[in-house]
Amino acid sequence: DADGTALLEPRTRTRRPPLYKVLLLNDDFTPMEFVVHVLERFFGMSHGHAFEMMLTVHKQGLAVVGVFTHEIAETKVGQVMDFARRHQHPLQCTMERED
Ligand code: NFA
Repeated sequence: DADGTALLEPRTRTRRPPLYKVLLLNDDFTPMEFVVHVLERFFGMSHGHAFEMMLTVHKQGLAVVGVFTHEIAETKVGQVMDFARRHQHPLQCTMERED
């Protein structure tokens, strides 16, 4: 096993976990700056990318702001919903399984 082959056989298939899109929804009341802050804080976006993404949600009605495994997506949705509720903004964040 000098070349390591015994450790690699028999070949097993690498399976990727299902992925979930995290969606941010537009509303008429949440301040634009608050949405930008949410995207920076919970999705690690630069100010420029966050501002662009906020405008996409504002104009299109919703946008995918990230794609994650189920547990990470649930955590992001919970963090955003919690943060919005604590600031009394109606911002909605949901998740949807990718095909
Ligand atoms: N539409 C909101 C406004 O005009 C801004 C907003 C953008 C809200 C993206 C929610 C999501 N204040």
